[in-house]
Amino acid sequence: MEKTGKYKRILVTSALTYANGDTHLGHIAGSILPADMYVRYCRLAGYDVIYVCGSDEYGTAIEMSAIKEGITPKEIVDKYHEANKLAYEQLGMSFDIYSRTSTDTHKKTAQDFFTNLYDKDLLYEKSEKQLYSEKEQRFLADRFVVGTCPVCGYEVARGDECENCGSTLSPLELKNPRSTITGDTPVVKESTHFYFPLAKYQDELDKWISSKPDWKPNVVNYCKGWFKTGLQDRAITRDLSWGVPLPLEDHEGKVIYVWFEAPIGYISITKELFASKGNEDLWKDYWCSNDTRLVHFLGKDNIIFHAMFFPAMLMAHGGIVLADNVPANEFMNLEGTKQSKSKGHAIYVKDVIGRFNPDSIRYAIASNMPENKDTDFYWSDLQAKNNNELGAILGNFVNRTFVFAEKYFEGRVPPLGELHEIDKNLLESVKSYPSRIASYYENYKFKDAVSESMNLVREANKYFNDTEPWKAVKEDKERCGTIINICLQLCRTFAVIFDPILPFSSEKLLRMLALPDEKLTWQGACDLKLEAGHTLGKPEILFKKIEDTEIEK
Ligand code: B3M
Ligand code: ZN
Repeated sequence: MEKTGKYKRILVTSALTYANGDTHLGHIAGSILPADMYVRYCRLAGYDVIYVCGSDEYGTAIEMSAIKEGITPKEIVDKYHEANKLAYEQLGMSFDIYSRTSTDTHKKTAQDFFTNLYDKDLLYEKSEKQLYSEKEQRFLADRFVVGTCPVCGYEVARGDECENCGSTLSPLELKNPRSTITGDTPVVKESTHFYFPLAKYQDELDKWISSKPDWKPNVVNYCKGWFKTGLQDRAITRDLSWGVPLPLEDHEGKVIYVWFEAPIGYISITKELFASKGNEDLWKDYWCSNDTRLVHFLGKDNIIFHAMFFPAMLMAHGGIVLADNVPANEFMNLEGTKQSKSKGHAIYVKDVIGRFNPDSIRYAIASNMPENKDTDFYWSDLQAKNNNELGAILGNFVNRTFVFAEKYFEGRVPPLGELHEIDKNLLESVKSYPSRIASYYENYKFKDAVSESMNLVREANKYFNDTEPWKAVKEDKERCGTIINICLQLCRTFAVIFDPILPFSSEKLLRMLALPDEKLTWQGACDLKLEAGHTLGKPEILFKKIEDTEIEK
């Protein structure tokens, strides 16, 4: 655990979700669930940790959706901000704050950031050719234009990026460009924009990333690839009306580029968090100190912005902590193809939440997390994981234990008698799990954390089988009491160990153990805290079986 120990505080972010549509399981797998698991673990381990996230509300993605739905951008973001906030809550995501980038705090923070770089003469203005639609009377920035990708030939590549080959593009590079909305063929017109000198920061970024031996190889390889091609300066303003206006006179009709201001959202949202707690300045303890371990969780398509562009902005600004790690995930595809909001090929949280146990969804995703390569989500896998692991292993153990306590010990914790060899061995082995699982969390190995947590339950089941309490209860009730006491203590251990993965079940377990207000700690996970005679709560079913008919739907 000493790795995190060198920091005083931990600041965790998940990529801000565009508020232009419903959040789907791809977001959950890429940037939200791993962060939530990590943060839940950190809280239990006693770290000073905050977790900030929210909606990304500017940019052409939002305007496009507004046009498609026939409402204003403001209406779009209001609708999806609330919807996504609720969806995350229903899946147990434990943000300290889930805010948005359309707030005044964000506007001011982003503008001040821009001004800081502007005043230091770090930005330069350049007139450049841009695509302009005469019909729509507007410049076609980013997603407002589609055309053929110059790299792979994909015919509907967007102006900012080719979804097919992943290349970052600018609208002028597209062959056969046309307006996404009207299909109009644009003309080329000059417009003046501010540029951020990203190329100038290549060496510093390279040095910085080279000093991070613990970064995931997939992330480092992406970065190395971009260094090889050479980083290019980036325009950080756009000719749009929806966005953060430039904090300069004589620049009407121009806003700050969404990828410049959105990451600043992590800072402005932190400011809001502490302002709401009545401590305006406390955000600085997290952002303006090298004692902070800043960790960005995101999907691989956002690596360039979090490992290059934002850190370079911070280097230019000065006085703000850089990320300690950017543990990006690959994609979780849906039965073989990429989940995409724009293509409508995705499982939306709102569609699964009423049908399945949120913990089962979390578990199915966590145990198949796309940590190092793309993975696939299969409905049959959700069913199998729920029935064969959560139900048959964890649910079964808890259920057997409570049935015994109820039936033979009046629903109370029986006394712990003399320990046999088998008891001592089990307790010894159980004690070794928390630090092992902790080191998986500390190293962003979520799949390993999940499987090791389940191994602990497997061991508990084996203990139950080997000690045969159903025989003991007839031959030696005191002995049976000792076994059940141990099994109940294990249920409490599970409430701690599974809190990062299965928070709802962990809460249920505590209710069943009649320990609803228990302050759980990772270090105390294996303490034998339940006292003999303690009255247990009502047993509940942890995981209902998922039937074939539910999956077919
Ligand atoms: N909204 C991209 C996305 O949702 C973007 C992330 C912003 S993080 C500052 O994929
Ligand atoms: Zn392409």
